[in-house]
Amino acid sequence: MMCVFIHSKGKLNRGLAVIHTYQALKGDELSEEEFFLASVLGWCLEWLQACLLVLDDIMDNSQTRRGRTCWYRQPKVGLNAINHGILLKTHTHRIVKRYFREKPYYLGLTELCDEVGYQTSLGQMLDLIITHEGKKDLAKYTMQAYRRIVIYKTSYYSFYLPVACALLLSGVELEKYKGIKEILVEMGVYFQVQDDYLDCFGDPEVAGKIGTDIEDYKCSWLIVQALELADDDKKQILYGLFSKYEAESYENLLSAIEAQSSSAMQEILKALLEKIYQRKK
Ligand code: GPP
Ligand code: MG
Ligand code: MG
Ligand code: MG
Repeated sequence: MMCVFIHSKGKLNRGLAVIHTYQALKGDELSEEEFFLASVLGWCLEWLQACLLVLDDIMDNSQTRRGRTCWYRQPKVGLNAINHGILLKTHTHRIVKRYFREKPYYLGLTELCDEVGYQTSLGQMLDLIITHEGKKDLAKYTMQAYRRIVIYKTSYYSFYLPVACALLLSGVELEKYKGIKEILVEMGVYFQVQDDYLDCFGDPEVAGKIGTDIEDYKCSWLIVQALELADDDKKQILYGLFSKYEAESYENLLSAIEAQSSSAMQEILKALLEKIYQRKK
């Protein structure tokens, strides 16, 4: 484990959380076998994280990750990265099967991972859908909408999953600890709010990634706060930013169309552009 620490550019928060929580629940030293199994599960969570980041960077059109060019932007990788993401995820199923299929908690473990994987994809879907809608109407970016997205896309897999895995390993029912799921979910929201803040104000050298939330029109905590705090005049400024974006996009498209040599094609493209410019639906 130690030598991989040195090479890993990630923080390994999720993987380590499985081991640390399991250790804390047991109360005494883990046996070699127990430590090994917790590490296997910890690595599976890290591979799940790798899968999510490889795919998320494609969807967010990101530039860098963990201090390097994003995987899908590497020469010779491109959209093959989609398959690499799928491989990262599916091979965790094989590893879980190899090491845990005889354990009494095997079914619980696989069902937990499937459910959390599903919730994360739903969260990503919400993130992408609202981005599309927010481009037309910033008023969609409410705190309620924000919380729904981040609980699904971040909290469940980043905070609830590692602790639930450790509980399964120790044979303890989650229900024994009343209210912990809610705390973990809130911790995930806090973590994503920090992520959103760092996307804009963090140092890319330290964070290892260049922010994309503004360019991507994301429903980020910052824009949600800005809209909540802004009076009507300030809101007009924020909405004005959108009008500026819309006007600039329109101008850029128009000049690209006018550079076309065929005047017939220019007419077709202009007609298409006019249909979508300042559309309300
Ligand atoms: C964080 O969003 C959420 C994820 C990485 C989950 C992705 C889920 C998938 C099903 C692919 P983010 O885009 O703010 O993260 P980052 O800032 O690290 O790009
Ligand atoms: Mg994203
Ligand atoms: Mg992203
Ligand atoms: Mg982010």
